[in-house]
Amino acid sequence: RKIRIIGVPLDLGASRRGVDMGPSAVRVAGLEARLEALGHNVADGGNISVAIAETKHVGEEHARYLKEITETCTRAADQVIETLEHGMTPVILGGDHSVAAGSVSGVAEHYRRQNQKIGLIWIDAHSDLNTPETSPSGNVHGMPLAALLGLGPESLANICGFSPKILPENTVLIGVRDIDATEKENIKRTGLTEVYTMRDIDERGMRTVMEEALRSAGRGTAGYHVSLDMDWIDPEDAPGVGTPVRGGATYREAHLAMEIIADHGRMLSLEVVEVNPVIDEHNRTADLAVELISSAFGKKIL
Ligand code: DIR
Ligand code: MN
Ligand code: MN
Ligand code: MN
Repeated sequence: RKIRIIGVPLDLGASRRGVDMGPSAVRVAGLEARLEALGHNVADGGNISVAIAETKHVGEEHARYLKEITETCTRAADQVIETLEHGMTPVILGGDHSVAAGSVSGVAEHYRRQNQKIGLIWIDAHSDLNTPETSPSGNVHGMPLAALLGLGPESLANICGFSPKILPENTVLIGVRDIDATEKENIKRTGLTEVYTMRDIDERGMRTVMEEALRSAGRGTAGYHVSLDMDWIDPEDAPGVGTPVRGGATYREAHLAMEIIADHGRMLSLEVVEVNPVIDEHNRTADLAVELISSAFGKKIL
């Protein structure tokens, strides 16, 4: 494949500072070389410009830095559209997860122009389904999935001028284990049914869960965007993330999920977010991110 790397050093959406260094950490871990070793043609498109928190006003306390985040997400969407128009597969490096409100909008808009829908695979410890009204933290990185499904915040939901970007029946959540009470209500309001918790993975196994999830995301769509929040993986293997939560996917479970995605061959674009080198151990979370991206792009054990 032809792949374009797009860095988005955004940390305005999270209260812990440091995920803005995520794109750099993942590049240092050798992303481009390792994808090229798999036979892909890789070009690095550099970083999208992001406002520095200290130079801006927080704005509304219930959706902090929403204006600046919307500007960055809009630029990310444009970059993604341009990348897809050139026949390249976007690999977006976060940054906090609010970037997904832009990247997924770009993918959805590109395929909308061809009268096609897209699916979305949301892999995360969290469901990111808060709105400014329900968010306990005011952090926009807890809201991008709500925006993409049309629940708001409005400025994010309306990127590319249409909403929703994806339908609930083509949206799957994988590995969730930390959902706010208010988000549970939002899950019902959005009509999401494909929510695979860590318990589902424990009981039914990663393979069964992934096969079901990919079937739903792929049904009637051009393919799907994969949004990978590194806090999905257990902090034992991915300590360098914005908001670690115990009880996550193991190292091999995470690889298996990516290997199954590669086998299906329907991934339209990929993003990896929330890598925080400030609290990482010798860049091992970024290194794991590169490994997982490699598995998603076809790296096999044999
Ligand atoms: C929490 C945490 N639900 C919030 N969300 C995180 O702030 O809305 N998402 N950490 O990745
Ligand atoms: Mn190259
Ligand atoms: Mn997230
Ligand atoms: Mn998360």
